[in-house]
Amino acid sequence: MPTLYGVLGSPFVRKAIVALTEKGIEYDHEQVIPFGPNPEYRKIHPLGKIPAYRDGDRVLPDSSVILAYLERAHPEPPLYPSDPYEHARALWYEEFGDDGLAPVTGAKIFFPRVIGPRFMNRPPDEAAIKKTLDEEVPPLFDYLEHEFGDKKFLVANRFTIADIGIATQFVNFELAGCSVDAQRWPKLKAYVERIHSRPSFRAVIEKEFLAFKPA
Ligand SMILES: N[C@@H](CCC(=O)N[C@@H](CS)C(=O)NCC(=O)O)C(=O)O
Repeated sequence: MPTLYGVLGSPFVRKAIVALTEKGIEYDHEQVIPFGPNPEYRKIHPLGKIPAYRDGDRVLPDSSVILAYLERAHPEPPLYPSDPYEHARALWYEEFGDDGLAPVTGAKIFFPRVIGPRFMNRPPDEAAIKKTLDEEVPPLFDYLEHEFGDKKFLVANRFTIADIGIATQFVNFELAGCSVDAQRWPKLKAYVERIHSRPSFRAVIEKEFLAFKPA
């Protein structure tokens, strides 16, 4: 059986979990906590980040790489559009999640509010979090709100890697006690609720809310 390395709470590990679940792939989950010295794990992921994936003697670091592999190794149901332009747009939304949302909603909100106090004995700097919410979050959410138009999914009229890559970041936003303002971003709010209610997302979200609920 393949192995997924990483821990719950990571938006990138969650991408892999959702894709594995959507494709009905059984796997073992090996707990790997990042940000620590772990020479054995670095043989699998030289950057020491999570997730990584092992399939027999094949090892793969990085969520985007893992998802691309899963798509080729287990084509059904497809999670990438077949049309070249839609395929590229889906990759762009994944990138927007990984490198646009995550450094803000993950690193500047979820991390200091949830991980720091709980695991590093580091109280959150609420003033810095508020500044991020006031200044850095709105342009990102405005962009997404504008992208939706009347669409139910971001690309190709169906659930794809684009939706996985965007919606995963909003789980961390919510784990940090935040929610999308429905007055200001109504389409984004409805979209996040819709994607999070899929069984693949719901199952992992339920576990994460239990794991990270306030003590
Ligand atoms: N591009 C990577 C990002 C992975 C990533 O940054 N994971 C975080 C946890 S959410 C991590 O392992 N950070 C540890 C570190 O940066 O050393 C992916 O998509 O897998």
